[in-house]
Amino acid sequence: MPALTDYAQIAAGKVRELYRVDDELLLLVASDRISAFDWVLPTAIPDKGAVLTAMSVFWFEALGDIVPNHLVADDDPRIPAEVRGRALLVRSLDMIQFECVARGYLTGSGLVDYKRTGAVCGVELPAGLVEASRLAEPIFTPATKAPIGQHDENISYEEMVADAGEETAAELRDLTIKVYSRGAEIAEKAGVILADTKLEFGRDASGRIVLGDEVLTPDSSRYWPAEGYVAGKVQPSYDKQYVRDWLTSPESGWDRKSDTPPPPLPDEVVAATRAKYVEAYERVTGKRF
Ligand code: Q0Q
Repeated sequence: MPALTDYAQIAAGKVRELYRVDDELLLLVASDRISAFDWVLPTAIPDKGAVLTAMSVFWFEALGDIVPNHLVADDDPRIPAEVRGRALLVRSLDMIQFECVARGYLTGSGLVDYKRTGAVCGVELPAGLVEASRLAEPIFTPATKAPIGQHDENISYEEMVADAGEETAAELRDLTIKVYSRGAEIAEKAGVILADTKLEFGRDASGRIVLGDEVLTPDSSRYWPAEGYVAGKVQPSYDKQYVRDWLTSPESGWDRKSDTPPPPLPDEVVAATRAKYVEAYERVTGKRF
């Protein structure tokens, strides 16, 4: 049984690492770390990595008729025991360097762009939309990948065509909208709103476009509780609202506008947040964690 140190780390994000297993295989590891307000918090959420890994496995299977994916195994002797359950053995792809984002609701950077230009990534939207407005149809709003710690830059579909070519851009847009729509449909049946999601694609050795990375997790998507949804105000995050509320409450003693790191989370916030990840998984997948 290999140890994680037997594999070379080839990429690291705020809450994930990627290792090379061999010429064809990588190991995508999800940690229990949680980020909020662009900080990685000093307190881990037990089982967060395992829950989000299980969500990706569920979605890869639920999306199998729409798009092939890079998943090889979620339980395999090549997965070291220390990360078993929160790591995926995946096919090494030639990643396409765009963040493929689909939005069914207007929020975040999409809302900022809309307020400034009346459009998002060059997609004109009707006047009068507000925070969390549901869009008539989901829109494709690609971005270029920014270095760690910086925000991705929204680009227009035309810019993506200029860089990736019309055929690839059209296929990525089509697949991204289909994946989001399927995810939103399944989530809605579970009483959960999938507001938007960010996907990453690559090409396999035969040149086929394949869905990579994590898929439709609360880290790559915005999930909101359906009960209480109303356009016009910032929606509570399904999974991170307890963390955000505590960090911005006087109890934390933290000033979000300062450049100081957030303090450790109280046990009850950790437990409540773990429960929200498990609840999201069980409601969306219909499976027990
Ligand atoms: C690949 N990433 C993401 C990342 C930091 C993950 C490269 N199947 C693949 C994948 C995947 N997934 C990647 N490269 C080749 N083949 C994924 C953005 C970044 C930590 C974990 N980077």
